[in-house]
Amino acid sequence: MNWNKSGFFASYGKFPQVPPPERVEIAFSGRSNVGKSSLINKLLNRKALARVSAKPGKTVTVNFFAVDGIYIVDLPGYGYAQTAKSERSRFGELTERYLKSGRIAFLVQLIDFRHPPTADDLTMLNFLAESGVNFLIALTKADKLKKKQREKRREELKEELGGFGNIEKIEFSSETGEGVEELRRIIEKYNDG
Ligand SMILES: Nc1nc2c(ncn2[C@@H]2O[C@H](COP(=O)(O)OP(=O)(O)OP(=O)(O)O)[C@@H](O)[C@H]2O)c(=O)[nH]1
Ligand SMILES: [Mg+2]
Repeated sequence: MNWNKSGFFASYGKFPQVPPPERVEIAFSGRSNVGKSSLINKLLNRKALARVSAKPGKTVTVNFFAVDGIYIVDLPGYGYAQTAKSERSRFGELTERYLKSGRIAFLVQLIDFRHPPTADDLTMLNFLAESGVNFLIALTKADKLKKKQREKRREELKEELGGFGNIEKIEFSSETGEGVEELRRIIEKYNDG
Protein backbone atom coordinates (compact mmCIF):
# COMPACT_ATOMS: atom_id res chain seq x y z
CA MET A 1 0.00 0.00 0.00
CA ASN A 2 1.28 3.45 -0.90
CA TRP A 3 1.18 5.73 2.16
CA ASN A 4 2.93 8.59 0.44
CA LYS A 5 0.07 10.06 -1.51
CA SER A 6 -2.70 11.28 0.73
CA GLY A 7 -5.09 14.17 0.76
CA PHE A 8 -7.98 15.75 2.54
CA PHE A 9 -11.29 14.38 1.28
CA ALA A 10 -14.12 15.95 3.30
CA SER A 11 -15.41 17.14 6.68
CA TYR A 12 -18.86 16.51 8.07
CA GLY A 13 -20.44 18.29 11.02
CA LYS A 14 -23.62 16.22 11.13
CA PHE A 15 -24.14 12.56 10.48
CA PRO A 16 -26.75 12.89 7.69
CA GLN A 17 -24.12 14.78 5.64
CA VAL A 18 -21.87 11.73 5.52
CA PRO A 19 -22.33 10.13 2.08
CA PRO A 20 -22.83 6.38 1.60
CA PRO A 21 -19.63 4.36 2.07
CA GLU A 22 -17.36 4.22 -0.91
CA ARG A 23 -14.06 2.91 0.38
CA VAL A 24 -12.81 1.05 3.42
CA GLU A 25 -12.90 3.39 6.46
CA ILE A 26 -10.37 3.25 9.27
CA ALA A 27 -11.43 5.42 12.22
CA PHE A 28 -9.42 7.01 15.03
CA SER A 29 -11.05 7.84 18.34
CA GLY A 30 -9.99 9.02 21.76
CA ARG A 31 -10.30 11.87 24.19
CA SER A 32 -9.45 15.41 23.24
CA ASN A 33 -5.73 16.10 23.09
CA VAL A 34 -4.73 12.41 23.19
CA GLY A 35 -2.98 12.80 19.83
CA LYS A 36 -5.39 11.54 17.13
CA SER A 37 -4.63 14.19 14.55
CA SER A 38 -0.88 13.94 15.26
CA LEU A 39 -0.97 10.18 14.82
CA ILE A 40 -2.80 10.52 11.51
CA ASN A 41 -0.23 13.01 10.24
CA LYS A 42 2.56 10.61 11.18
CA LEU A 43 0.81 7.70 9.52
CA LEU A 44 0.32 9.71 6.34
CA ASN A 45 3.79 11.17 6.51
CA ARG A 46 2.39 14.68 6.44
CA LYS A 47 3.28 17.63 8.64
CA ALA A 48 -0.10 19.26 8.99
CA LEU A 49 -2.76 17.50 6.96
CA ALA A 50 -4.88 16.89 10.06
CA ARG A 51 -4.87 20.00 12.23
CA VAL A 52 -3.14 19.64 15.55
CA SER A 53 -3.40 21.91 18.57
CA ALA A 54 -1.93 22.08 22.05
CA LYS A 55 -5.39 23.20 23.10
CA PRO A 56 -7.91 20.35 23.42
CA GLY A 57 -11.08 20.35 21.34
CA LYS A 58 -9.42 21.08 18.01
CA THR A 59 -11.16 18.54 15.80
CA VAL A 60 -14.92 19.18 15.84
CA THR A 61 -16.02 17.43 12.65
CA VAL A 62 -15.59 13.95 11.23
CA ASN A 63 -12.70 14.39 8.78
CA PHE A 64 -11.97 11.98 5.96
CA PHE A 65 -8.47 11.71 4.49
CA ALA A 66 -7.83 9.58 1.42
CA VAL A 67 -4.77 7.39 1.10
CA ASP A 68 -4.40 4.62 -1.46
CA GLY A 69 -7.73 2.73 -1.48
CA ILE A 70 -8.94 3.75 1.96
CA TYR A 71 -10.23 6.61 4.07
CA ILE A 72 -8.59 7.53 7.33
CA VAL A 73 -11.25 9.09 9.55
CA ASP A 74 -10.34 11.58 12.28
CA LEU A 75 -13.08 11.89 14.91
CA PRO A 76 -13.72 14.75 17.33
CA GLY A 77 -12.20 14.07 20.74
CA TYR A 78 -14.44 13.46 23.72
CA GLY A 79 -14.16 14.48 27.35
CA TYR A 80 -13.17 18.11 27.03
CA ALA A 81 -15.23 19.96 29.63
CA GLN A 82 -14.64 23.45 28.19
CA THR A 83 -16.50 22.64 25.00
CA ALA A 84 -19.93 24.30 24.91
CA LYS A 85 -22.72 21.92 25.85
CA SER A 86 -24.52 22.36 22.52
CA GLU A 87 -21.32 21.55 20.63
CA ARG A 88 -20.67 18.52 22.77
CA SER A 89 -24.11 17.16 22.07
CA ARG A 90 -23.74 17.86 18.33
CA PHE A 91 -20.49 15.99 17.93
CA GLY A 92 -21.46 13.41 20.52
CA GLU A 93 -24.39 12.51 18.31
CA LEU A 94 -22.27 12.73 15.17
CA THR A 95 -19.60 10.41 16.57
CA GLU A 96 -22.11 7.99 18.05
CA ARG A 97 -24.09 7.67 14.84
CA TYR A 98 -20.93 7.26 12.82
CA LEU A 99 -19.60 4.60 15.21
CA LYS A 100 -22.89 2.72 15.08
CA SER A 101 -23.24 2.96 11.30
CA GLY A 102 -21.56 -0.36 10.68
CA ARG A 103 -19.27 1.20 8.06
CA ILE A 104 -16.02 1.16 10.04
CA ALA A 105 -13.66 -1.61 8.92
CA PHE A 106 -11.21 -1.02 11.73
CA LEU A 107 -10.81 1.46 14.57
CA VAL A 108 -7.78 2.70 16.43
CA GLN A 109 -8.66 3.71 19.98
CA LEU A 110 -6.06 6.12 21.38
CA ILE A 111 -5.25 6.17 25.06
CA ASP A 112 -2.54 8.28 26.67
CA PHE A 113 0.17 5.82 27.72
CA ARG A 114 1.03 7.96 30.75
CA HIS A 115 -2.36 7.87 32.42
CA PRO A 116 -5.03 5.34 33.35
CA PRO A 117 -7.91 5.19 30.86
CA THR A 118 -10.55 7.82 31.69
CA ALA A 119 -14.18 6.96 32.44
CA ASP A 120 -15.00 8.04 28.87
CA ASP A 121 -12.25 5.78 27.50
CA LEU A 122 -13.77 2.85 29.34
CA THR A 123 -17.24 3.71 28.04
CA MET A 124 -15.79 3.77 24.54
CA LEU A 125 -14.04 0.42 25.02
CA ASN A 126 -17.25 -1.11 26.34
CA PHE A 127 -19.10 0.18 23.33
CA LEU A 128 -16.46 -1.22 20.97
CA ALA A 129 -16.41 -4.59 22.68
CA GLU A 130 -20.20 -4.83 22.42
CA SER A 131 -20.50 -3.52 18.89
CA GLY A 132 -18.11 -6.02 17.40
CA VAL A 133 -16.03 -3.33 15.62
CA ASN A 134 -12.46 -4.56 15.08
CA PHE A 135 -10.10 -2.34 17.00
CA LEU A 136 -6.78 -1.97 18.76
CA ILE A 137 -5.41 0.47 21.29
CA ALA A 138 -2.65 2.90 20.43
CA LEU A 139 -0.86 4.05 23.58
CA THR A 140 0.10 7.59 22.70
CA LYS A 141 2.87 9.98 23.70
CA ALA A 142 5.19 7.04 24.46
CA ASP A 143 8.18 9.39 24.04
CA LYS A 144 7.17 11.09 27.29
CA LEU A 145 7.85 7.98 29.37
CA LYS A 146 11.20 6.60 30.49
CA LYS A 147 11.87 2.88 30.26
CA LYS A 148 10.99 2.18 33.90
CA GLN A 149 7.82 4.26 33.74
CA ARG A 150 6.74 2.38 30.64
CA GLU A 151 7.20 -0.95 32.33
CA LYS A 152 5.15 0.28 35.25
CA ARG A 153 2.35 1.55 33.00
CA ARG A 154 2.30 -1.74 31.04
CA GLU A 155 1.70 -3.63 34.26
CA GLU A 156 -0.94 -1.18 35.49
CA LEU A 157 -2.77 -1.35 32.16
CA LYS A 158 -3.19 -5.09 32.58
CA GLU A 159 -5.29 -4.29 35.64
CA GLU A 160 -7.00 -1.22 34.27
CA LEU A 161 -8.10 -3.04 31.11
CA GLY A 162 -8.46 -6.40 32.81
CA GLY A 163 -12.17 -6.64 32.08
CA PHE A 164 -11.69 -6.47 28.32
CA GLY A 165 -9.72 -9.61 27.63
CA ASN A 166 -6.74 -9.43 25.36
CA ILE A 167 -6.84 -6.22 23.31
CA GLU A 168 -3.94 -5.64 20.92
CA LYS A 169 -1.87 -2.60 21.94
CA ILE A 170 0.70 -0.55 20.08
CA GLU A 171 3.02 1.84 21.88
CA PHE A 172 3.07 4.94 19.72
CA SER A 173 4.80 8.29 19.45
CA SER A 174 4.11 10.98 16.90
CA GLU A 175 7.35 12.61 17.98
CA THR A 176 9.68 9.69 17.28
CA GLY A 177 7.60 7.64 14.84
CA GLU A 178 7.60 4.66 17.17
CA GLY A 179 4.79 2.26 16.27
CA VAL A 180 3.98 3.84 12.92
CA GLU A 181 5.19 0.97 10.73
CA GLU A 182 3.45 -1.59 12.92
CA LEU A 183 0.19 0.35 12.66
CA ARG A 184 0.53 0.69 8.87
CA ARG A 185 1.01 -3.08 8.47
CA ILE A 186 -2.21 -3.72 10.41
CA ILE A 187 -4.26 -1.13 8.50
CA GLU A 188 -2.97 -2.49 5.18
CA LYS A 189 -4.75 -5.76 5.86
CA TYR A 190 -8.06 -3.91 5.51
CA ASN A 191 -7.21 -2.27 2.21
CA ASP A 192 -9.00 -4.44 -0.28
CA GLY A 193 -9.40 -1.74 -2.94
N1 LIG B 1 5.31 14.49 23.06
C1 LIG B 1 4.28 14.17 22.28
N2 LIG B 1 3.28 15.06 22.08
C2 LIG B 1 2.24 14.68 21.30
C3 LIG B 1 2.17 13.39 20.70
N3 LIG B 1 1.01 13.32 19.99
C4 LIG B 1 0.40 14.51 20.14
N4 LIG B 1 1.12 15.35 20.92
C5 LIG B 1 0.74 16.72 21.31
O1 LIG B 1 -0.51 16.68 21.96
C6 LIG B 1 -1.33 17.81 21.60
C7 LIG B 1 -2.67 17.34 21.04
O2 LIG B 1 -2.45 16.65 19.81
P1 LIG B 1 -3.63 16.48 18.72
O3 LIG B 1 -3.07 15.55 17.70
O4 LIG B 1 -4.15 17.78 18.26
O5 LIG B 1 -4.74 15.74 19.61
P2 LIG B 1 -6.24 15.30 19.18
O6 LIG B 1 -6.47 13.99 19.84
O7 LIG B 1 -6.39 15.33 17.71
O8 LIG B 1 -7.12 16.42 19.89
P3 LIG B 1 -8.61 16.95 19.50
O9 LIG B 1 -8.63 17.29 18.05
O10 LIG B 1 -8.81 18.12 20.39
O11 LIG B 1 -9.55 15.84 19.82
C8 LIG B 1 -0.48 18.62 20.63
O12 LIG B 1 0.18 19.63 21.37
C9 LIG B 1 0.52 17.61 20.09
O13 LIG B 1 1.71 18.19 19.65
C10 LIG B 1 3.26 12.47 20.94
O14 LIG B 1 3.30 11.32 20.47
N5 LIG B 1 4.28 12.91 21.73
MG1 LIG C 1 -7.69 16.35 16.50
